[in-house]
Amino acid sequence: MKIERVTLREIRMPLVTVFETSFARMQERRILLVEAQVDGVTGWGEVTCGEAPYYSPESTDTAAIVLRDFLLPLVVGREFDHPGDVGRAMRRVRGHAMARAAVENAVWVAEAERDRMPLWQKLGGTRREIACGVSIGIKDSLEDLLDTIARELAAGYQRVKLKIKPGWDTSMLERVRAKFPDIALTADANSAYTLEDTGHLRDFDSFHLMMLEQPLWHDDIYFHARLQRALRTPLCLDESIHHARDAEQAIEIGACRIINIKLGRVGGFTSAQAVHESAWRAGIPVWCGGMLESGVGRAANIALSTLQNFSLPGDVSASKRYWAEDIIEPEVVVSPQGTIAAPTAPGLGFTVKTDRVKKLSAWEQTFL
Ligand code: OSB
Ligand code: MG
Repeated sequence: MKIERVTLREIRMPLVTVFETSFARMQERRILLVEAQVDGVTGWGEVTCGEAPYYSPESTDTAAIVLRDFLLPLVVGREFDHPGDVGRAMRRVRGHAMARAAVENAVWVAEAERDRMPLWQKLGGTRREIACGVSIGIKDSLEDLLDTIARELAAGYQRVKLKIKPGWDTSMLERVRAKFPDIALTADANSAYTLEDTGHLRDFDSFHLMMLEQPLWHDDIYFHARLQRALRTPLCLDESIHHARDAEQAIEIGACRIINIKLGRVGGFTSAQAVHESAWRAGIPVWCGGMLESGVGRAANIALSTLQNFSLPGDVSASKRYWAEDIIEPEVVVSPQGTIAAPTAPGLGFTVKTDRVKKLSAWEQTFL
């Protein structure tokens, strides 16, 4: 396969509701999209980093520079045997996994499209529908939070993840559990605690959470193992896992019992498959994380979530929770049972609305 041409664009899209985590409040997204032409066929990829380097060191602007100056020159105009080889050709660039992922993923999509096969089948997926949960940000009031949870449960979502931080944790979780005693509930700290909080985090055991996600430092694996030994609640790692070796280390030392796989964070589909495989062999379940993606990244997450070991509900939810109008057709919809059907159409399985993408674009640049 030959990568004949790539167009890089930045689109701007306001979220329908503000999303607040322990590290930031997000309102307007600035998203980079990669449109790759491969063997005469088009594939799309999304760079999933945030506007600011708070979740990971990447940001929309650093990704644009790294794609333009380093990544795209390594692959545009070249021939490859497999989409994974595109990712490997870019490994010369250290870090910048989300920028690399968008390019590799666009090539996966183009190859699936060329072969008239749904991307999820090309990846080796077996699930015809995926289980969906929601990630609910920090709210200004408990009433607002409780109303939001009730609304998402009524829509069918199978589990609720709540963002937490010191001051928005135990008393909030107590109120949520009092109102919703039996729901599948998880909490995501995005690294807001330290080992000195071990006693405080042990209090969470009484809330019967399915898991506690990334309580400690974004770059730590080792001390999560120490924390896990002190807690009954299963730990799940997000920020700390960048490739299969990280997953293997974390599992070997007991740093987590569950892994969140994000396509961007691990550098694309090939690495995501490897993380999934390592976890599967060790008997550790995985689920697909979200990064407030547009339809392009959302469709990629759906495809990934069809792999067999994605046995827990992910953070992949309906387009309308994020956008007044998504950039794909049809939009992503969730059934009353809290599932998304794997698409039957070839490639991404959804059509990118190119006119809308162009209308939302702040700039574009083509590489030949
Ligand atoms: O930690 O999972 C996270 C959003 C931005 C950055 C990090 C995270 C998140 C989410 C949102 O939890 C998931 C989504 O709804 O896309
Ligand atoms: Mg997380």
